Amino acid sequence: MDEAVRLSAQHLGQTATNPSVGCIIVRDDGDGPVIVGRAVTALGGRPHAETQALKMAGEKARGATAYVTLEPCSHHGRTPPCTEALIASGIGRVVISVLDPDERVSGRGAALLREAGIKVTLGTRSQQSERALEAYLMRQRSKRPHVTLKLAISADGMIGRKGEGQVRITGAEAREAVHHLRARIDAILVGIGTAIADDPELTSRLPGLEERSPVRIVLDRRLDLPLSSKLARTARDVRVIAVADSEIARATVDDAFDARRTALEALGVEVLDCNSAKLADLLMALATRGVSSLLVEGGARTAVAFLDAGLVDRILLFRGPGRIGETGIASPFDTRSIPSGFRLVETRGFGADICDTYERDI
Ligand code: AOF
Ligand code: ZN
Repeated sequence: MDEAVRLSAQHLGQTATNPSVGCIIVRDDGDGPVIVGRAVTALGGRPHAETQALKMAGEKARGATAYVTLEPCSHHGRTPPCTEALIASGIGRVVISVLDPDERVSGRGAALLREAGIKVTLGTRSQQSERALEAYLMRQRSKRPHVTLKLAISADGMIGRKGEGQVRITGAEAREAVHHLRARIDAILVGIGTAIADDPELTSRLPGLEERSPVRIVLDRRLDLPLSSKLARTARDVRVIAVADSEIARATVDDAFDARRTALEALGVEVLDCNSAKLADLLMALATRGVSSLLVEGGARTAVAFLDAGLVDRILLFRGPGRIGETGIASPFDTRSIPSGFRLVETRGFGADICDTYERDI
């Protein structure tokens, strides 16, 4: 199962809206266990892991054991159910790490296998698989994406400089780590302040990873995103969603709102109308659009809004060695102590920088 979990990580963030599942098929003919099939859910989500691993194993699947990180599907979706393929292959035993909360499956996959006389074991390495499947499981169970908040903080506790665009707080290694993270995540979100001050591209700029850029989301109540911004100009290449609040435009008699909306839409920007005070509603809307994992990248107000709403599952706190001084924008929380409600799970070094990972303390 460890090998299946490891395999599943290979396509993390590239199988949306399907989860990236790992499957290993092992048989033992007396000389010790041999892996005869292995697969991860294909890019784009299909074919599923099991059908590919079974194809690889061929006749060797008969009487063998399949290890899967997620319960095999039992529904006729865009592909025939994996349970049918497993039963037809003559597999002897199926070890399942986590049951699939998808209401079309949720226990039926395991039950069908048992009814067919296959031995089924549940719960093996479930902690590891739950982690690998965390985004998918969050969207299925809580109808919202899994949210990671990323912040970079200077040695004197600042996250930027007032009135300035991007301030380099971390070095090249940390930035590369963030680009890797962007490539594994479904969507990335910034506030309009950051979008205007930094004019970021929010893509994953690493060799070979350009194809895997996440959906880019801007919290932009009044639709102030400049038409000349990098985000607006590249909206046709990589999806951009501007989260507007037409109620505010109406309340403030903002006559140009509709014109800005039309102009942004003409560039390919999708406008999502959502009450900006209700982040939970926004997350639900993103989940229904297939977003399972969201990276919140800035700035301070956006970070505080997500933290205050209790909608952050993981915090990545990059700490740089430089100082910004009095012109700095202070971090939304005391950076020497652990944010309340979170626990420190990992500390890693990236060149001269340090990244502390906090997870919600359940
Ligand atoms: C599996 N093995 O590798 C994956 C599964 O749209 P469909 O037909 O592809 O079905 C999507 C559902 O399939 C998804 O919600 C989840 O329940 C399951 N994903 N199942 O047996 C796999 N990726
Ligand atoms: Zn399946």
